[in-house]
Amino acid sequence: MGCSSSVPEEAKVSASVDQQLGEYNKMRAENSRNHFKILLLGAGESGKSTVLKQVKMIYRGRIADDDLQQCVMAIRKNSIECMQGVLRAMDTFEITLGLAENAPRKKRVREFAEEGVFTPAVADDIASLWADPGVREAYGRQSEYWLLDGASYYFDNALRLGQADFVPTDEDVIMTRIRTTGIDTTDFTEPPYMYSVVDVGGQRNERRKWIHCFDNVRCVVFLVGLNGYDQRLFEDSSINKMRESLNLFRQVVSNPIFRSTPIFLFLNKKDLFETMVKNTPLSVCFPEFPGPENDVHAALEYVQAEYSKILEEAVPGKELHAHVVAARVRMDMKVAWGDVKEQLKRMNSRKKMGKSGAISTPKL
Ligand SMILES: Nc1nc2c(ncn2[C@@H]2O[C@H](COP(=O)(O)OP(=O)(O)OP(=O)(O)O)[C@@H](O)[C@H]2O)c(=O)[nH]1
Ligand SMILES: [Mg+2]
Repeated sequence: MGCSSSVPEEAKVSASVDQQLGEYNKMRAENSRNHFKILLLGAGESGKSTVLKQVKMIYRGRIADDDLQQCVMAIRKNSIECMQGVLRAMDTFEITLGLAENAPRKKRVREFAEEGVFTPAVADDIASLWADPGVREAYGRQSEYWLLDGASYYFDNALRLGQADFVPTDEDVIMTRIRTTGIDTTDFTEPPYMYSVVDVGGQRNERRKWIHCFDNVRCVVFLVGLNGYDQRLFEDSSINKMRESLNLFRQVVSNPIFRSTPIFLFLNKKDLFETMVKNTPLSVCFPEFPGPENDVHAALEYVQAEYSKILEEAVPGKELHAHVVAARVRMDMKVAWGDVKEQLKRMNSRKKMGKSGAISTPKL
């Protein structure tokens, strides 16, 4: 008898466990649906880490003390290495200093060792050399050798960077170049959503690691350095940066794992592109560019169309969500990043309603 009376009791317990399990599974599914893994891809120096820095600043408002300390060392190193690069180029091009009294400064900067201390005197050497017509001439020929995009920023600010009590501004942090090695994931929560932003190293020897972060990617943000059309690759100075980027884009979008993954294209460094196009025609990279030459809008459209064409060949009909940005400008990133988030959320609600996960927006 005892046995028969316990059956309904057990059934009740079992039903309650089932219900709890069901709710737990539903919550887990909801959580995982609301968890967006965003993968930043692109060649070296295209601006992936700069985007991540901006996103961190947008979410967190302030820069962590550790990051600030790292920035002090790195931006000083950036400035000395860039000036050393320009001085080497002067020698290669046989350009002489405009002011003979700068010769000892040139010698000191050239001989500055990696473990050297960035004193105000070193900063002064850099600032004085930056004012020298010979240095300017070599700087002006930077498409013929490799130089960081932030070089003029580091030189303009050299004296400030050399101050003993130098504290980096937000802009300094954004302009500091630290090459990424490996994979760096940063989480941001915006209840009920969570974003895991994955930043990878874009240089050639870093790309073999990418495969380790290709699972469960909800969207790819592909970064392009627009000014790369007249720049050389750091890894191989015989290769044009934009050609490298186009090839890499083809590889990414042709990968079956990303077949139905939304692709955002951030055409970055528009500030540098606008200046460059006025002086250097796009046809140095794209001989078939119909022009008009030195027209920023026409050049931008052409570059964007080149990327669209590759996507269309790889996955016919797939949409490309393109944004022209300067990642160094906070507002540009707010707008472009806001769009990425909106699209992801929209895709989520479509999925919830049982519709296809593929997002649909007007073609750009
Ligand atoms: N002028 C200008 N410089 C930019 C912009 N975006 C990035 N940079 C600079 O470009 C350089 C390279 O940017 P990163 O963000 O380090 O590039 P990355 O894609 O992370 O490079 P890897 O880590 O090697 O893959 C940095 O010195 C940035 O300050 C931009 O919109 N305008
Ligand atoms: Mg990086």
